[in-house]
Amino acid sequence: MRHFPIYLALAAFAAATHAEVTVVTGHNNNGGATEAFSFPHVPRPAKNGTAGTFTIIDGQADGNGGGVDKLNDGKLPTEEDQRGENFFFNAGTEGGRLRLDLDEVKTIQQINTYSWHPNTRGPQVYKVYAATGTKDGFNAQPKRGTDPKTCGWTFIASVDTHPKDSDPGGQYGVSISDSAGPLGEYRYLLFDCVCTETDDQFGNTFYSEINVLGPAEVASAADSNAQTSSTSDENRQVLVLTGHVAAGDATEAFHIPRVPRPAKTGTAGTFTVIDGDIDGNSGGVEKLNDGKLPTKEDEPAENFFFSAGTPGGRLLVDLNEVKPIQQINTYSWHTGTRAPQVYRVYGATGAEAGFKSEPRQGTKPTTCGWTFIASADTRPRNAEKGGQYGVSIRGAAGALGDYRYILFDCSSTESTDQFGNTFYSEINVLGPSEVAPNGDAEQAVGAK
Ligand SMILES: [Ca+2]
Ligand SMILES: [Ca+2]
Repeated sequence: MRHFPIYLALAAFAAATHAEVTVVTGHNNNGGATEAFSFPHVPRPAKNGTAGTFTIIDGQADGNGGGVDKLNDGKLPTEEDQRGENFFFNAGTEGGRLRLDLDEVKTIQQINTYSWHPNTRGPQVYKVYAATGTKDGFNAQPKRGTDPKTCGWTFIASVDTHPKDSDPGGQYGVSISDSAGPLGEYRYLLFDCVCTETDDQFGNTFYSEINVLGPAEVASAADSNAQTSSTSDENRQVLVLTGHVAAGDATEAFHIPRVPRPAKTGTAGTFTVIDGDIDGNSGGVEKLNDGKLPTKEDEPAENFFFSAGTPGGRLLVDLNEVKPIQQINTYSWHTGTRAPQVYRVYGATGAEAGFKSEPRQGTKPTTCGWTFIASADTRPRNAEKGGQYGVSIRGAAGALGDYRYILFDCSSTESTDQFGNTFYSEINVLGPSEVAPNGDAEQAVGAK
């Protein structure tokens, strides 16, 4: 498979509101990448670049690369290993910090970053911060070792585009935005860039372009994206949208940003635990597809969860027949560490050569007939873990595939105490006619 992008929408969280910073990433494998930098859910790079000045405030540029001015010149490399058209930190170093000065405080709607390399210098790993420059104690050049948050900077998002199941080479696009409007008003952006690996000297990302866009600039980028997204090969592209509602704000309506409401009719089919133990305080697996939801935040009997003190387990869904699967949506609710969801999901028709319907821990499902669909990890980096989570997995352009069996390999969210297994309230596996009209992927990406 030469083209195997995975889209992950990870959310960072703003306390007490539904506004969330969303990070959408795209990957075109070697061979699938072109100078068009075309990603279905990441806008194309802005032709005009970004007005402002990039400066290295910690670390060293690699003398083989272009200068920092390559980051906002609006020009892109035309091939996969074009040193002079990318900026990268020096070989053998662990990255560095870049600052963008926009010259004045502006409304920031999106931050989009692009990279291209045939190997380990393709993926992007960074944290981004922003500042007006007017706060007391503002440090315009915080070196590594200084947390920018302690000197006038606001944390925006953390990015890591390492693919879990494919070669790291290729082209990556990242688009950071806020579900409820602009990211904020800022003059300075700080990118704390980390090398993607330290196995050899060559782990610093080939950054081709960094766009920091205002509302008017985003609109034109969205137009160009819409035009290109239908022309590329998207059959294998999977989008994972996640949403979080903080513990005090969650209600029995399960109204979660970007994620469709749970289906009232549940999911036709049978859930079975094929590895792991059910917690005796939980409801049974039939709670996962009964179409009913807990009415309060810590209602064990209305959730399914694996036993306390165990690392999780595996759930099998048998839909009774092969069906086109349009969306897989999962919902959870708890006051603490049992709220976030961490799982991998697979699908199978049952007719695959060597198919095993009940692969236990230690057996990779992909070795016995299963197709990997997606992984989800909704643990927030910068907020309380409690609350309600929704995950919606769908094809970027159509159905996920035709399957009879769906396998969830669920992991505990933490192991510092006994209580890391997720309170799953409902799992929907939906065909095309069951998906809500407003559950369309494109709408959901931009929806509040
Ligand atoms: Ca450039
Ligand atoms: Ca239920």
